[in-house]
Amino acid sequence: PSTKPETNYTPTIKPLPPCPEVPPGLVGRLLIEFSSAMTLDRVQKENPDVTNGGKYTPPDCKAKQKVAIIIPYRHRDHHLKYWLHYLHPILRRQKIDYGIFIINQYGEDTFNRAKLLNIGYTEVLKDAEYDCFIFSDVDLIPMDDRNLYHCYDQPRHFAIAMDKFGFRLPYAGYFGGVSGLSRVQFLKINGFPNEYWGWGGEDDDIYNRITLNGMKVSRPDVRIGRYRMIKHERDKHNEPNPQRFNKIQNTKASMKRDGINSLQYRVLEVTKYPLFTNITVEIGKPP
Ligand code: UDH
Repeated sequence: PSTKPETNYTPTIKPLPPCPEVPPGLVGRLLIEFSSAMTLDRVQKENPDVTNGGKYTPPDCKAKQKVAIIIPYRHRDHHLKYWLHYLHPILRRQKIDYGIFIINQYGEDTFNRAKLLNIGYTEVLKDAEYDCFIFSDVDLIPMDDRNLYHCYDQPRHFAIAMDKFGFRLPYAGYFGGVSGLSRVQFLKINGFPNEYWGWGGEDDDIYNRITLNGMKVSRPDVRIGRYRMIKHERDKHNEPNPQRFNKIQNTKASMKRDGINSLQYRVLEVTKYPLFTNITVEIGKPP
């Protein structure tokens, strides 16, 4: 006979149902403005269920993907407050299981957006098993919550209709602003280029990588993929890169050696704030 004591304990924790394909709480078109005062304190009060480091998991369903939102960053505190104010509630309504990661370039050398995004990909995987990586500029706010922030069968371009481009795609191969790739899609293109210093071209290089590797860009309906950009002047140390036109002619050769397989950087600091995780990195400077 068994010596185990008998208990009448029955587990009451039921597995959560999968999150619905179309989240029921969406509201559609949103009013986005940047004139009201914004503080992190206010945003924190508006989002009590976001946990330390800027994480959220839907309480009532199991999301199919775990999404890391990666923001290339330097000296844009003002924009970040609005981004957090608008995006946390949108992502919650979308029932996304997510974390927000700011990849902050240390120092005042030339900015390198795509390299910061590669670093984001690498670093967030040290935090958790993310399936999907959404790369967003800090000054772009979606105007419609039906533009769902998860990954798709093909690499996704989200920011297709920005106010500054008259709510249209500026050209067929545009892949700038906000984009998303699954782990498999990202590795298939060897990640993003590390060699675009300063403004411009890196998004076109990423587009080339996608098509050269036999994938297609997926996009939302133009009525849904609308964005407002927070107006700003050109940043210091992010001047247009004059080499960009040449470089995007050479993606086919360069993508094999330049990408996630050649990435080098140093992490200086990782700090979990209530609404986001900040990762400050040293990335070097142009040769
Ligand atoms: N970024 C920073 N800090 C910088 C530079 C860039 O955080 O110093 C990040 C930020 O997430 C930004 C993104 O990189 O949203 C893209 O850079 P950008 O906003 O400078 O690029 P965009 O094409 O603007 O949006 C170019 C300058 C437009 C000047 C217009 C003057 N009227």
